[in-house]
Amino acid sequence: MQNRGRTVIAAAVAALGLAGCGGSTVERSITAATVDTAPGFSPGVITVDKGEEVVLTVGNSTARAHGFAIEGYGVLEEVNPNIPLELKFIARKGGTFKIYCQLHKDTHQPATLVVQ
Ligand SMILES: [Cu+2]
Repeated sequence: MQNRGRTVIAAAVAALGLAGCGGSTVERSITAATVDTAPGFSPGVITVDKGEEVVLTVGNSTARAHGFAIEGYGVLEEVNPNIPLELKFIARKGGTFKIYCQLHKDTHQPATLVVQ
């Protein structure tokens, strides 16, 4: 099985700049998966601390491509089956942000990013 991940530095990070970042780095992962017989994300909630650099691995355990977007963080990607995507961003904004699939907005259950 191929496992060619690609790394994306979220646009929001570039816009805000990386200079002056003294925070720690945390790794999280989330996977587009079938949740209760419908497309969703697992886990449904990702929690990080404000100011942390987040290395987020986005997987896809389903048979088709899914979108991966984080509202408020400028993330808008696609993730193909079994080709994980690595996203890096700094959690500069606190709050609760919707994670959703822009390809199947009506049927794909959203998840949540909590920056505390
Ligand atoms: Cu989807």
